[in-house]
Amino acid sequence: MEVKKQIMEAFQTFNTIIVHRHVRPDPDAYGSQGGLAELLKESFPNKKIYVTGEEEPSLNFMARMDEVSDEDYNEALVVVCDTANQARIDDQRYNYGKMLVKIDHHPNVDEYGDINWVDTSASSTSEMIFQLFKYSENLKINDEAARLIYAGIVGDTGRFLFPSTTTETFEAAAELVKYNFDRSKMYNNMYSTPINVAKLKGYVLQNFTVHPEGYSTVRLTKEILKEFRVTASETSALVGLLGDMDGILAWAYFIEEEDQIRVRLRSKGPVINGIAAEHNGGGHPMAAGASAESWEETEMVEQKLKNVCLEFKKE
Ligand SMILES: [Mn+2]
Repeated sequence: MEVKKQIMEAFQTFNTIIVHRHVRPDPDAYGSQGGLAELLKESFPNKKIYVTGEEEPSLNFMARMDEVSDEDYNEALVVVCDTANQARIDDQRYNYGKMLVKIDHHPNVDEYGDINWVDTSASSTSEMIFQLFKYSENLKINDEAARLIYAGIVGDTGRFLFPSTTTETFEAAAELVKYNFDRSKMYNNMYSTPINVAKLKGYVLQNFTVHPEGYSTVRLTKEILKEFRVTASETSALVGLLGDMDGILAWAYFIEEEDQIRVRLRSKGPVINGIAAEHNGGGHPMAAGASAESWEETEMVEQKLKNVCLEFKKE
């Protein structure tokens, strides 16, 4: 049976549906989670629909999380959106339900669901939620669902810029903007830069170097983060920063956290998720994350980044 049909049957069967997403959420995590929850509320007004996970204050404009008790899970269907592996699921009670559904567009490294719908060709999990809506005549949409799904697509495609943006993505967007929500307000919320983060961007732009092989690395130590009063999680806003620099094919940020060094890898050609996988991480071919235990380990990552760029230039 087609996987979307299986998921729809599960939606019909359960009276409580709890939707999760990944830790350190981004707009697609919130958009797919909240968008699905809104579709379900609109379509099944008598069912109990919850969203759970730790709130990210900068995404409060998208949705707020519910208080979900352990008892709520007893007879529940649990859906996890936009999350490749179990360790990254926010709210580790995802296994407390009767059935688990995974909906995601990252490589399927961990088939943790009873039903797994993974489409790596989708721009975003939010786009998959839209596809599910188009697929099923039992799902109804409303302005709020459209707003959330649209925001998720915008977030994961870098405003329709990344190569993951397809004809289907634009078709979804064209249909979603027919609903009543304020796109300007949404963009202002999504793309406003706190002053401290802007200053740190200035620091990165002043200090980055481009190696002849076509890569760049940025190391943000605890001291630098302290100086700019920027938290490690706020640095996610800087990751795309080197994408439009002449001569950079791939780049890495090394961000020192309390007990590890977070590695963010981005590319415009060389495949970098293999490197991430070798350092306790993973992700998409052109955008991945990992973690290093020491600055020495970041040197190893840098060496591998150099190698993939050299290989890429030979092709
Ligand atoms: Mn996503």
